[in-house]
Amino acid sequence: MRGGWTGKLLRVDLSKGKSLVQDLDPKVAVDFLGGRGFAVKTLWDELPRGTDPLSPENLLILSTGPLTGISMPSSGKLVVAAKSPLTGGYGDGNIGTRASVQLKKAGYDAVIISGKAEKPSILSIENDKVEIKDGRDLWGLDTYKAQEELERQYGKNSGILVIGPSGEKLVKFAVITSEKGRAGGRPGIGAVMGSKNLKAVVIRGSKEIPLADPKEVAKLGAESYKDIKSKDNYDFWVRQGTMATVEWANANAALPTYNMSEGVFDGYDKVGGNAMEKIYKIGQKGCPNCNMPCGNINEIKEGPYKGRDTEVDYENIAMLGPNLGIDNMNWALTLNLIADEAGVDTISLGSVLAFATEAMKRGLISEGDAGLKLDWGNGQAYVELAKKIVNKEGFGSILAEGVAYASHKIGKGSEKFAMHVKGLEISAYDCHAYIGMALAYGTSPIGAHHKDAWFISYEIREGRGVVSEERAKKLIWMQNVRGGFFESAAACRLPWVEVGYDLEWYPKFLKAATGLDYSWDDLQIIANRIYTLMRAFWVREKGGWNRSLDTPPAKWFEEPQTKGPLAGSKLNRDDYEKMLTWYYENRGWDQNGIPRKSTLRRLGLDWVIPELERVVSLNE
Ligand code: PTT
Ligand code: SF4
Repeated sequence: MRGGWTGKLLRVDLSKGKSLVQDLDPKVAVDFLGGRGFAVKTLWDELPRGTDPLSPENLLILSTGPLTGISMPSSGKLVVAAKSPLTGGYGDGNIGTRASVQLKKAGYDAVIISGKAEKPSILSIENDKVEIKDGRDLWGLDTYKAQEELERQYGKNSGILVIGPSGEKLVKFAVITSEKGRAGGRPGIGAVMGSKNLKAVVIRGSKEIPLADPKEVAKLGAESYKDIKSKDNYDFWVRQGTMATVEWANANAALPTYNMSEGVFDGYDKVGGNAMEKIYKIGQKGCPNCNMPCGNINEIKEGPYKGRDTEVDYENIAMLGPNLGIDNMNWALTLNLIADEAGVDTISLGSVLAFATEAMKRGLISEGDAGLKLDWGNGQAYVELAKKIVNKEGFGSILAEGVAYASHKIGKGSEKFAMHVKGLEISAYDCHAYIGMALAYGTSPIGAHHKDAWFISYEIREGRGVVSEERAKKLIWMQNVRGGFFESAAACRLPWVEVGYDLEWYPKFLKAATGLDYSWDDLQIIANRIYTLMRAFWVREKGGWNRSLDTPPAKWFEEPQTKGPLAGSKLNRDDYEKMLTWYYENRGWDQNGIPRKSTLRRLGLDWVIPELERVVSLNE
């Protein structure tokens, strides 16, 4: 390998207190790139089928890619992955953090962490020096305090990944956080870290990232940073970042409102990008190597957390604002801060709070059951319940298991409005009117996350409600670019998505970094390989598959929106089934969503066949 990859993997066994450096198999690098590709390959190869996600046997993988850390716009991202305790399937997240760059500089492409430390610990990686240190002093600290303490001990420029009390207490949607406000691993990757007694990972590196053609990388980097700054919407992006999506989603009847019952919200403008800019925003943050920073730091102006600040994006505010009927930004910011400090996913937190409210309004649970009265817009009650969830107290401990579990526990038909797919709570787009986005959620490889395909923007541009094979193919293409390429090269996708930075830059960077020629056709094949392996992993762990696992909840099919420009909209089941059929056909999976043998062979995954055949019979 000439560059891009360091060629080394670090393995840490917390039970034995030992670490080991291994060579990265060059074929794995070429065929799977890195990030998500490495993670799923490792989990398939090394995790025994049926492993309990919260047992020491699960693997926590921190994974970079060949573009991570190089002089390329927004290259400071890190994939954190494991078998998910929330869904039981493949789970990962993507954090913008100094830890990504530091890991490459320390000389590793990925860290694979197994076992469980005897006592709360910190994993410290400083180039070749790898130590498991006593972390008892930090255990119990929130993510902000732990971050501050670790920065004090190891230096401000260290790469720090930390969990909060919720990760320690194994809340099923606990995340890993970094630098106060960066969070990743929605499907409970923070709980996996907690189950290993691992409070933090601190990474410091001082090596050069190897590059096939360093001069060319520097030249492309300089041109690219200039190109991004020259884009028409650059200034607006830096002012509002993803928060402008509040107004956009409301105008298009897609803003999640009242547990995703509606797509418009009367008070949307009080919690939108414009209100943020005028009233709440006090600062700006970005990930490493990014010149279009989008982290909006906001001050809470009223309430119990008055004067504190917190970093927000669209998803956070949509799920903790309109989805709970909240039109007072201060409550949404407060809930966000609670989530960040405790280290739980804001999307899932918003979803379980909304689910509980709907369950109470429908009379399925009482005030006595929940220990308080929930009503849309009651920020005070949501703050109280959120604290119980993040600490797993009382009724909060049921919601801390995720919305799928809570609906199972409550029963009485509540599954219909438990807004998840495969156990992962749906992120912030209402899909009553968007069948393509519904299919994107349905088929997302970690459960209902928008990261693999923000198809809704394409649907709005190219026409809503189209049911065609072309649309299913377009979705696959988009998933492959976002969830295949960006998650595996391990770089931020927002330069492309948000300011129109051209995709053609990436093969050039890959060539300059690795010396290898990848065309976008090659990258699509790699992405197909990664998607099919992720599906094989799910099938293996679930012991089979069926179409309902790729289908959003009944609410969107049965209960139309009642307000806004698209009132009356709901999804049509027959249309959804048609789209899903085309999706499976074009992925080379059978009509139950299981990869065909011919597909596995075509993608160079023939080694998957014998193990998968122990679980299900495969179609040719
Ligand atoms: C991501 C998901 C998102 S996606 C958001 S806001 W978004 C929520 N952010 C949370 C948060 O904050 N705190 C918290 N406690 N929970 C949170 N849960 C939610 O997590 C994020 C940006 C954003 S902001 C987006 S879209 C893009 N996502 C990328 C991605 O997934 N891949 C990639 N290659 N590039 C991306 N660029 C953008 O990164 P998950 P971050 Mg995140 C406070 O983690 O699990 O992937 O879920 O990483 O550093 O915060 O950057 O409107
Ligand atoms: Fe991070 Fe935003 Fe820059 Fe992406 S665009 S690298 S999420 S600051």
